[in-house]
Amino acid sequence: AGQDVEKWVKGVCRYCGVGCGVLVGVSKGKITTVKGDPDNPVNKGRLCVKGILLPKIMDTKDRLLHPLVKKNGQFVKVTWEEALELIAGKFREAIDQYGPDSVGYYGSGQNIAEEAYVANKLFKGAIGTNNIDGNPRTCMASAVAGYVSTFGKDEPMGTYADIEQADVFFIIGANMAEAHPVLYSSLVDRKNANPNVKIIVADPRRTRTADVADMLLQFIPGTDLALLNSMANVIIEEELTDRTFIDNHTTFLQGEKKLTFAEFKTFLADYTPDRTAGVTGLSAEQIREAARLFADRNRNAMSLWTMGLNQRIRGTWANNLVHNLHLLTGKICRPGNTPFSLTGQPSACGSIREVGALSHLLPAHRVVANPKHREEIAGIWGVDPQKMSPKPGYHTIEMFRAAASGALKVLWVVCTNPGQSIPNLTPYREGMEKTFMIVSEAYHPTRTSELADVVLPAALWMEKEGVYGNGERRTQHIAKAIEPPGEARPDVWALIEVAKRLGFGNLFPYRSNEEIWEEYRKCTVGTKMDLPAYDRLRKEHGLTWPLPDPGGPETSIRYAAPYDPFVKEGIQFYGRPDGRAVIFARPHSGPQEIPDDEYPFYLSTGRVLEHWHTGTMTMNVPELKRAMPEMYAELNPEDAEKIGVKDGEPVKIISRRGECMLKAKLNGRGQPRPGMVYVPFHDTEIARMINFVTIDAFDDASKQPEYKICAVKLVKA
Ligand code: MGD
Ligand code: SF4
Repeated sequence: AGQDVEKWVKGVCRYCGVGCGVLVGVSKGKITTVKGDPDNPVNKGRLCVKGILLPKIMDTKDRLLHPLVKKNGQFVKVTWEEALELIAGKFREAIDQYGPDSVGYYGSGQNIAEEAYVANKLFKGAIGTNNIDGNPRTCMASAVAGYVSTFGKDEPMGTYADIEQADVFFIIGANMAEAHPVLYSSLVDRKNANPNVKIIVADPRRTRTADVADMLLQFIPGTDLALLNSMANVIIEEELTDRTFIDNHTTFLQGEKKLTFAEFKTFLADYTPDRTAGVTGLSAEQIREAARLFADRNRNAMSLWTMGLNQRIRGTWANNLVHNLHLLTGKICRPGNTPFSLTGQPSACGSIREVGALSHLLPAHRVVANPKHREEIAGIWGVDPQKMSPKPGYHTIEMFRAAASGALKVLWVVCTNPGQSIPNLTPYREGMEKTFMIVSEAYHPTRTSELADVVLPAALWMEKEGVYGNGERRTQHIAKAIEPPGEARPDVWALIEVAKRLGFGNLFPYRSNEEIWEEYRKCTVGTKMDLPAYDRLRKEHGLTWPLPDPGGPETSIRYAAPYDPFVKEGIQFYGRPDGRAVIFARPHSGPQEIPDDEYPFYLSTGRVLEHWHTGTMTMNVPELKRAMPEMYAELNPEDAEKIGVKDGEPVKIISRRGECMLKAKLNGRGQPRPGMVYVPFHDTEIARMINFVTIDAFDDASKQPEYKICAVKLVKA
């Protein structure tokens, strides 16, 4: 490939939070090939199979080329003008009649930052509602709440470069081999070059990631808080702590109450390995070994986790408990020592956490509830601070509940497919049909666009310029390579056109994405989340913030000198008023549903290597579809025998909410422990959509739903 390429354009992969740099080959106005960018520090030229096959998502049969409006139950082609007038009219009507909180926006960690920034400004600043949330709520809200409660500021302190210096990896609730493949390759490289490197994988399902594990902790689903507390218990009992670090840099808290080290030790007394073994299904010796390996003073330790901890009703606490292990041992803020939450989407950090596009946030890690924060942002936005609501808007589940109850009259969905991806779909799909829903999509039909009243054709990746921020605080620019097909337009254009029709044109005078970015960048100055300028981003291969000096170096490790420009000496957790991170006493607490006589199995769900989320893009790629055609139910052979199901035979999965019919897979890529079934969620067939079965219970701190655990029965079909 690449012989007849007319030009190579620098971009970032469309899919996961790793954020691999790509070079896109263009010929005759089409993307003909993609290769890994050898100069990008994230992937150094590597790509996974999804990235390599990106050109095949561009010109598909289901690309949406014109705006559509549903008339008498049928979609008909309309002009942009007609669609935009209709949308603005519906917004105006709802706002006049029911107030600004009767409208909402549901966005995505796959939006470019400029789109999310404009949407945030339109809804929170101009319309005056905080009803703006998005799929990152389902993805990493617990990681946000975990970092903020422990360190006072969101996002990891380390970067991917820590992988090259760590000697022990503690991977819990992450299947990097399939969900973060290129980072997984870095991990394997590290281990291959240094046989002394040890990898602990803690997961109720033996995954492909476990292939390189020295130690596999296959605990009972939902018991990881007990495991993490028990590891802390061993670290303290065996005096593997770093007392100087603890004394200088941490505070112990139980709720709001301060504890002494001795009181914290007493709190952990319930979590001896012997007691915890029964709860977790592990042996006491396994727990001791894992704790000793993690705390070994001769090793640097890096923890990596993602949805297994985040998608839980105690996700925030689980995050706190991983941070505890690093704080107790002082294995933090030094190269190779870091608690690192992996991000799912390409710009969940850049476009949502940093832009502040969730219902409680404002740009640069500010919050709507803080009057000073509202005032600062109102000043930059040029709006009246009184117009900005102090009340957090609907989070994801509330938003779709409000659609179902009729409280939400108009909902604009951009770059996400909630008709397939939110949990407990039945009532929420009804809600999507009921409310006036606008869907901005690259393809049609999807499981969301089919329920819409208006569908707007979106320019896809590389058909527009923009910025993504990956999981290691790296902000990267994507250049426009080709023109969008038909009448497809960038989402940011549609947002601004609607803003103009609502009478807010003066707030959105931008002539380019760069102008949007430069306004957004003002929100970051002096926040210790200072972002780089657009012209610098265009030239470089991404930069990790904070960058207080526009021409200065990027920041590899936050909170520590000499890496962080805001710290003169030693370590300072400056997100917290006392500069100390919190070691939380958090008791073990299980999932919302545990198996019983009627629903005797645990269900867990997640990704496979070949597919991206709801499959709208990757199921369009013949090679990926062939490799992984339909969803399946991965069973433990012991369970399969009990219910009399053989490999490939159909099995019905039934929960209190719904059911799904899938083929049993007994010797798949992974193997759940007995009593558990695992199902991916990329399949677009209604009968196979697992989110009719999953539970919509959510973490009360982060509001992130518990996709990873619910109770089901399995019936041979
Ligand atoms: P995607 O398939 O990523 O799924 O769920 P979604 O965000 O709903 O949807 C992105 C959509 O954007 C696609 O339909 C794509 O065609 C469209 N698109 C692509 N590019 C553009 C563009 O430039 N503009 C516009 N307007 N549209 C575009 C993901 C969500 O799923 C997430 S993030 C998580 S972490 C959850 N995980 C999860 C799970 O683990 N288990 C189960 N059972 N469900 C889950 N659902 C959640
Ligand atoms: Fe794209 Fe993620 Fe694969 Fe890299 S690892 S090529 S970012 S999907």
